[in-house]
Amino acid sequence: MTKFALASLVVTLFACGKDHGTTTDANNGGDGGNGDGAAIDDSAGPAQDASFTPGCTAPIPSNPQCSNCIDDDNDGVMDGFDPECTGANDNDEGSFATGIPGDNKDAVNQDCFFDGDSGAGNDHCNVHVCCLLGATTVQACPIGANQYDPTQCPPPIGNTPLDQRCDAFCGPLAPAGCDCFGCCTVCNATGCYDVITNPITSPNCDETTLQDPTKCHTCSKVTSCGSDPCGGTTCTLCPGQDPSTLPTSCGGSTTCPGGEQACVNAACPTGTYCASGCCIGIIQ
Ligand SMILES: [Ca+2]
Ligand SMILES: [Ca+2]
Ligand SMILES: [Ca+2]
Ligand SMILES: [Ca+2]
Repeated sequence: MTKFALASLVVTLFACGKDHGTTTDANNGGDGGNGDGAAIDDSAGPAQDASFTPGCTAPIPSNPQCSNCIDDDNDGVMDGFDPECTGANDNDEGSFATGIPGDNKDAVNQDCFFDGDSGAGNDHCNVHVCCLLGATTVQACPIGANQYDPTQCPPPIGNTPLDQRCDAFCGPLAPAGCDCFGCCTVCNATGCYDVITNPITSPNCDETTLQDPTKCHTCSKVTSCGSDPCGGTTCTLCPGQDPSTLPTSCGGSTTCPGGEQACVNAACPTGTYCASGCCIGIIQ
């Protein structure tokens, strides 16, 4: 049912794109998208519909894994539609690690998860990991408790506002469903979960273990940075969410929070990246 639904959605979306004069023919991997539904190759599975990575017409092996138009880990979803891709420069499609040397190395002080480096110097994002873990007391903090003061967390855990420069810099880089620190609503076939995707905190978390809180630590989003809602009754795809599970009221279309351009049926503008159907910023 899902493959059929997905194929139908693709057709619907392409039809919609054409209504708006969007050039999508180059993006569908040559597998159809012409509205008749007959050319979609169901046997290849959803991922092989390259239309789900708009802009891809052929593999680009020299690019990072998350922007090479290849389903590198063979899990059925490619590049920005793979929940384990956090951005265009993520070079590890098979895990929540980015494969970028020096990225996200601090287990206690968390900075912008999506900017490809470690440290708050450039992004002004800095929270204790226990703010994300939802620890309301020092005793409840399993990592770096001697540095932890819950009142210093941004809401909802504490009452210290996040530096506004953090949201200005990192908010546009965060995919829908994620806060700036990599606490994301991520979905797999069993459901959708708020989990810390940062591999230094959840080293055994991958797209198959989201439902296991011993592997993917449950988190509390910092609502003042990123964390646009997704899934549920919204028409915004969460990372990993099957488009066929969007509410029927969405009419087969995705919407993007914060005015981002949708990219289920059209490539993103230069300087942005298609993540789960919405164009997010790329760190230059
Ligand atoms: Ca890829
Ligand atoms: Ca993949
Ligand atoms: Ca993957
Ligand atoms: Ca990754």
